[in-house]
Amino acid sequence: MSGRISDNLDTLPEYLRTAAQRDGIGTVADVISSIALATKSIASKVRRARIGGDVIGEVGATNVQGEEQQKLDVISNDLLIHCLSRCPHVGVLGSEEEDEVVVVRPASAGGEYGVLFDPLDGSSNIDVAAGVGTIFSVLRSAGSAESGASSVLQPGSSQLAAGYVLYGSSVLMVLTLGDGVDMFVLDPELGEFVRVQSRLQIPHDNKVRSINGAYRMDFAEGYQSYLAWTEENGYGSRYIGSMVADVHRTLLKGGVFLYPATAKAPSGKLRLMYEANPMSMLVEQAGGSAVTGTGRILDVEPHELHQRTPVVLGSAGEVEKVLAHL
Ligand code: P6P
Repeated sequence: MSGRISDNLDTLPEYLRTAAQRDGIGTVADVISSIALATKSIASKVRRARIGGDVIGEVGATNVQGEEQQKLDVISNDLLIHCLSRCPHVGVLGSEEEDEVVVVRPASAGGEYGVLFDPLDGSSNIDVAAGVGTIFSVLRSAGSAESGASSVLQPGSSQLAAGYVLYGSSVLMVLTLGDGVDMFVLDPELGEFVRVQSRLQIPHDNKVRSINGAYRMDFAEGYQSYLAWTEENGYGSRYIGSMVADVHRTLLKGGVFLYPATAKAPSGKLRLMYEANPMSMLVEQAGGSAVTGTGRILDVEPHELHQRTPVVLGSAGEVEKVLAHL
């Protein structure tokens, strides 16, 4: 009978209840539950993006990044702030759509975690129904929440949990709590995320590179040399232009995703705290590598909430081949 919870079903709430009993996870599980609730609501709005017209298109404002805000960017951001603010363990929120951190409650009132997120990454793809996603990172808030951004400006290696929700042909969550990567699919009949894969491992090699070739002449010489080498060595090319979709494919199939520095983005385009760091934790937990081109992404000491970084991540064997040219 459809919608029946059969014996072997492993829903996200059950998974988190079990994880909460693990050392060091505890109430992090409640934070992930709040994120999951927000993303289920975002999924329903993304699914209906062209119906009613109230969620498609631009707001007519730009965010701190100077990017045109899509209506769904703002809606998604508001949903995440609403759900996370109701979680009694959240102290500070940092969002791509918020200039400054949002202080929810001080550590003295239980606000022990900081949550950083890109509410709807790749949102410019919504109009063409390409994959978009929510990326999230959970840290222990250092010091009082009143200290604002400094309470969450920690290297990615400090993350307690990280993940993304991809709103694609299906809605799925890929999550790490620091001990491997698990994948869940939102079952529309149940209205719940159901675990479909445990301890996901990224293939060590796969001849696929994922990069925006339009900037090729802008990349540093080493990247141009690498791209030429891939064309002489039978590599395929896949690029969606939505980090969550490109990283998800790379995680499952192997290959390497790159967004190097360009003239337009001299520090790279992707944001360290709520894009590169969570994705790097996932990739490393799945046995892959994630570097800036000169070092490990998770070792970068942040100085600003919205700072950017060059990104090379994916199969360990493929990242090595990129580095050999830099
Ligand atoms: P470009 C989407 O705007 C985004 O932030 C990431 O999701 C994506 O990887 C990147 O920008 C795409 O940038 O310059 O190739 O369009």
